[in-house]
Amino acid sequence: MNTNVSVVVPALNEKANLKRLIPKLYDEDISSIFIIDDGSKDGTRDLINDFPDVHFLFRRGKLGLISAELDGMRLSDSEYVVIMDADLSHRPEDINGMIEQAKRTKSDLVIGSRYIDRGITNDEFIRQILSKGANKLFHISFNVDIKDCTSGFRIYSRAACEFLVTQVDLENSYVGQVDILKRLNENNFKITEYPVNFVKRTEGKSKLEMKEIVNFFLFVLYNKRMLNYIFVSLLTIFIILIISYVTLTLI
Ligand SMILES: Nc1nc2c(ncn2[C@@H]2O[C@H](COP(=O)(O)OP(=O)(O)OP(=O)(O)O)[C@@H](O)[C@H]2O)c(=O)[nH]1
Ligand SMILES: [Mg+2]
Repeated sequence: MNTNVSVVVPALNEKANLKRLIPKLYDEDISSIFIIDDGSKDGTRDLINDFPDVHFLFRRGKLGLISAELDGMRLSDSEYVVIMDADLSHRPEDINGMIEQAKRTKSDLVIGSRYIDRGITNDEFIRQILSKGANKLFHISFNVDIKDCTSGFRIYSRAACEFLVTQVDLENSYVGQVDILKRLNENNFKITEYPVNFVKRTEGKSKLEMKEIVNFFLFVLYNKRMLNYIFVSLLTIFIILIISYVTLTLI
């Protein structure tokens, strides 16, 4: 058993999925499993009887995705922390390869990526467009050469965890995934991507709401580099219009 790897799963009303996911995790080379539940109303709590060796943290309500991940990092003391969704979108059989890559490349963050060679997404067309558009904007705005910035399937080194738990003003919803990436990148932590196959959820409901998507675009747009980019683009269009106007009136 690999005593250096913990798995942290943030969960909100995911009882049916957790029931399927946890036995699959038992087949992987990991030492401990932490489920961080935010006051689910679907009886997730009953699972403590089915899986007595799993660590459950039941929080008082929806305290947010990123704060659940950070609580998991605080509770575990392993060298590597795997973060994955409860809904089986992230395949447990990819963990081993991601850990090997983290060790081989000395990465502080390995992102399970849909958008590099051999990565697969099963999202419907509109979600692919949104996701790829979000990634493009993130590249332009923060100059980070990562193809799948919004993926929640990640492996963090202990050093990255220690750093992140001190970041008190981290964005707490989905946009926190890119905030984390930006901060690790700015602080010279090594980030690599590993190709994974994202499976569409078949049980339970998505917690991704429209306001999360709006939040993402606001986060990116408020960045100074992005504002400069918009300013330069507008200025260029303005100059082209002036030149066209002057040329046309002179002819
Ligand atoms: N503890 C906790 N878990 C959350 C919260 N929001 C989402 N989650 C969990 O975080 C994971 C990711 O959420 P999903 O709803 O699967 O988001 P998604 O993968 O973008 O959406 P789908 O592709 O539709 O599944 C799931 O395991 C959720 O149960 C939260 O506020 N607190
Ligand atoms: Mg999901």
